[in-house]
Amino acid sequence: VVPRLLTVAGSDSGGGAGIQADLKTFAALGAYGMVAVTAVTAQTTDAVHAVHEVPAALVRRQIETAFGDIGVDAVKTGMLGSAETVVAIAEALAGTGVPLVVDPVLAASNDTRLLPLASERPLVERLFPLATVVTPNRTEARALTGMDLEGGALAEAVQALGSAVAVVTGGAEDGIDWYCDGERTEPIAGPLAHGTATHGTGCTHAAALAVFLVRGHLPLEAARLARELVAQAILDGLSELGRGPGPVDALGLRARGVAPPPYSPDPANT
Ligand code: PXL
Repeated sequence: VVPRLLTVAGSDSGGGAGIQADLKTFAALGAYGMVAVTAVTAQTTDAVHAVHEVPAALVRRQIETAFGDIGVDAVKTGMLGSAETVVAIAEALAGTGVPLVVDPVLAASNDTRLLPLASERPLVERLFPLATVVTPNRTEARALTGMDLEGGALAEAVQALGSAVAVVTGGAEDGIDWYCDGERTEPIAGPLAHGTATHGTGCTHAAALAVFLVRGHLPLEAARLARELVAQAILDGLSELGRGPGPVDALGLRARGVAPPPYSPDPANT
C-alpha cells in the first residue's frame, strides 16, 4: 500500500519550499501526496514578493475532501495564514486520529514574515495539542516559547507548549537537532551538510518526518531519518538556480542523471 500524505501549506512559486518541497519529498519516499493550499506566494530564492491567502473555508474543504475520498495516513502543516484559517485547520484535523507533523513556519529564511502575529496563539493553543511532532527551527522555538534557551532546554520548553514531541532543528547553526517527548531529551547529530542550496530545508524535514511516522518509525527514529534525508537533499541541492540560496532537492535529480542537456535554441524557431 502507498502511504497517503496530506500537506497543509503554502505554495512557493519558485518550487523550492512549501507544498512543492513537500510533494517532492513524499514522491522521493514513495508516498502519495495531497495538498490543502493555504496561501499562494510569489517568490524568488532571495525574497518573498507577494502573498495571497486562501480563504479559511476553502482550506477546510480541501482537508475534508482529502479525508473523504482518497483518505489520509498522516498530515504535515507548514505556512498557515490567518487566525481564522489556523482554527479551521485545527477543527478539520481534530478527531481524525492520524499522525500530525506541525512545522510552525513563522518566517522564510530571508526573514519575511509568513505567519501573521495574531495567528501564533491559535497555532500553539489549537494545533500544537493535536500534533504528534512539532518541528520549529531554533529561531521559531525561541519566538514561540518567548525563552532565550539553547539545546535540550529549548526543545523541552517547546514540548511543554502541548505537542507529544518537539524536534527543534539546528541545521543552519551546528547541525544538531534536539528531540524531547516530555520524558527523554536527546540530541540528533549527524554530518553537517556544507551546501548553499538550503531553500526548503524545513519543509523537506517535516514532510519526510511525516512519511517515516506512517512507515511505523517512532518519532525519535523518524526525526533521525528526516535529518539524514535533509542533509542529502542539501548535498544534492540545486545551488546554481536563482540569485539567493538554491533549492534543496529531495529527488536528487542531478545525482540520478536525469538533467537534460543544456538548452540550445532551434535555429528554425529564431
Ligand atoms: O520554509 C518556510 C516556507 C514555508 N512555506 C512556504 C515558503 C517557505 C519559505 O520560503 O515559501 C510557502
